[in-house]
Amino acid sequence: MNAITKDASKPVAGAAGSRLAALNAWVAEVAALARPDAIHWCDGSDAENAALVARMQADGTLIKLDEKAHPNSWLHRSHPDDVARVEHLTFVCTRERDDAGPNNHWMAPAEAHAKIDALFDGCMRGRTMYVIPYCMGPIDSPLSRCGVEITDSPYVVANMRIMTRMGAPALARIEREGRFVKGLHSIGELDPERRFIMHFPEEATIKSYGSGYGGNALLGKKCHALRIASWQARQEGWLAEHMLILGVENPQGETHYIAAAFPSACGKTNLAMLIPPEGYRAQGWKVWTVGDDICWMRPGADGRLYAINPEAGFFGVAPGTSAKSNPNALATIQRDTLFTNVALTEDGRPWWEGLDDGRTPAFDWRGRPFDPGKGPAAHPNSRFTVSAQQCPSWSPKAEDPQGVPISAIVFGGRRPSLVPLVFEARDWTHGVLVGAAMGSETTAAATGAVGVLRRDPMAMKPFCGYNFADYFAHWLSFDKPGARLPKIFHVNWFRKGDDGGFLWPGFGENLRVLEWMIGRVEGRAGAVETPIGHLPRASDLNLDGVELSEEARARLFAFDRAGWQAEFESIGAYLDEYGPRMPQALKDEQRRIAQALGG
Ligand code: GTP
Ligand code: SPV
Ligand code: MN
Repeated sequence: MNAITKDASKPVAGAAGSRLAALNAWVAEVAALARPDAIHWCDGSDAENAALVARMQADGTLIKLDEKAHPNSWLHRSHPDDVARVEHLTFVCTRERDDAGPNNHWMAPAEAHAKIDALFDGCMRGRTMYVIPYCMGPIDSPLSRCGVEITDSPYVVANMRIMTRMGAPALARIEREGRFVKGLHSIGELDPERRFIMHFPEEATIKSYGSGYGGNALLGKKCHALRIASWQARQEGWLAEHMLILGVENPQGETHYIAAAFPSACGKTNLAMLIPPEGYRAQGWKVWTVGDDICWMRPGADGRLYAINPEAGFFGVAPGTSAKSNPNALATIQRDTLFTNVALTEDGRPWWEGLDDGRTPAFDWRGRPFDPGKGPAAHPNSRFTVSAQQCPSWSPKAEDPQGVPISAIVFGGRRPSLVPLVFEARDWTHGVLVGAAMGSETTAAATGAVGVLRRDPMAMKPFCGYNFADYFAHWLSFDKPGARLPKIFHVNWFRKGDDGGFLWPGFGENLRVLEWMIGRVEGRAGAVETPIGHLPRASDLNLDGVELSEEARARLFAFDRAGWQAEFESIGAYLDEYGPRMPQALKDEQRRIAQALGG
């Protein structure tokens, strides 16, 4: 191990870890503030990981799962008040308040630094400080970007090792480029009253205190790859999005790549790992996984958008994952997996609601003997962390430094009523409006009420590092001479019937909808023109072998004019909340459609 022990009363001399003076200086500065007992520069090696895991097993941070059933896999139980992202404690700290926008909580940078530095003061006493150099994206891709996370949590180190390209190769790239995002993290006391996730996009800096949970603590993920990256992307002419990326290969061997933005816990991982229905498989259809959560896209020389997945692993929702719903995910997590806040069976296996493996949980996610009267056995936001390489559908193009060309962009959310199964935007501007107007019911991925409908534009409400009005303007700016932009669609897997059940079977059957989209991209598939866009008739999709009730057929493909009139009024009011900064083109588009609806 690369550990440097030091006298905790003195600041650390900077030269220890890197050839980059700026990095050493920052590490020394942080150490002088947080006063760790030791500093460890992570090299990402197997030996380093084994030592960390052994230490966490010894102190109870990790519980070993049954080695036969789940080789090299572990359960972590978080503090019970630290199980999800905390949007009310997440801040974007720009000099000008309006640059963060009404979509973010804002604090002035000086005030934010003072507030959170006071919490960091001496907080690593008695602990080791880990310095994690990481690369978001293939290590040799021009689209990738690097960062360094400093943390006092070995659990964070173990997760970052799976989720990013972490260690020596990343450090070498950072030293070459001289440029990196700074992320400072401490689990602090895990007190919800002393918890902040602060972003300083103008300084390419993140400071996160008081939570060990994924999106709050694995700073490469939402903090860097979305909030900071979205800011950088706007300045540099690219897009950082909360999107999965998948490839659909048809029986002729041609592959179309699709990027899809759904809010947290609304089906990205599931769609990214889709297994085609039996009939499609027999014909030779395949789906390839490129990414399940984040997508960085940039126009290529041919005018198309090229996308990379900046992540190296999956931090996926466990509940609902089964051999039936997502066999690829289940196969992926059989070994070398970290589980967080799932339940445990008597024989040491992970368990969650919807796993349907015929077993029963013995201990709930808090480690108490399972009592159905006390709620679910696994936390609804329990997760697995696993290397993407283990996924049977992992795309050979996922490591391509040039990225994959995107044929279609899909927006979607949980909409129990009104919104049909799928429709297509008329053009790019209309598509940007469709994304800007997205709504979805809230989920357990963030603390707060679940099942409340809110606007979540492009699934970026919690993640856009700047004013949504500027973000939509940035999206609109991609429509320029020479651009060959993807078609834009909207889907809704979550339409409900009168009995409260889902009307669409979802999961593997969603390929039928993707097939229709590809048909539209290639100019083959049919649709009906309506004010909200091009809607397929049931007969425009291949529904052979899908059992759909009368009610489902009637609602999934229907256009409810009166309902959409009300929806467009609400969309207009939402755009107005952003005042004059909202692009006129988007407001005009909203007005045109509202008029066509007769509202
Ligand atoms: P984050 O990691 O939070 O960004 O979530 P995600 O968008 O990757 O969501 P995920 O695929 O993990 O799905 C979350 C929940 O939605 C799970 O309980 C799934 O079972 C459920 N789900 C996913 N796809 C479908 C679908 O097509 N139909 C229905 N009814 N449920 C789905
Ligand atoms: C999400 O909430 O969208 C996630 C999990 O993907 S987290 O990393 O916590 O953001
Ligand atoms: Mn997500």
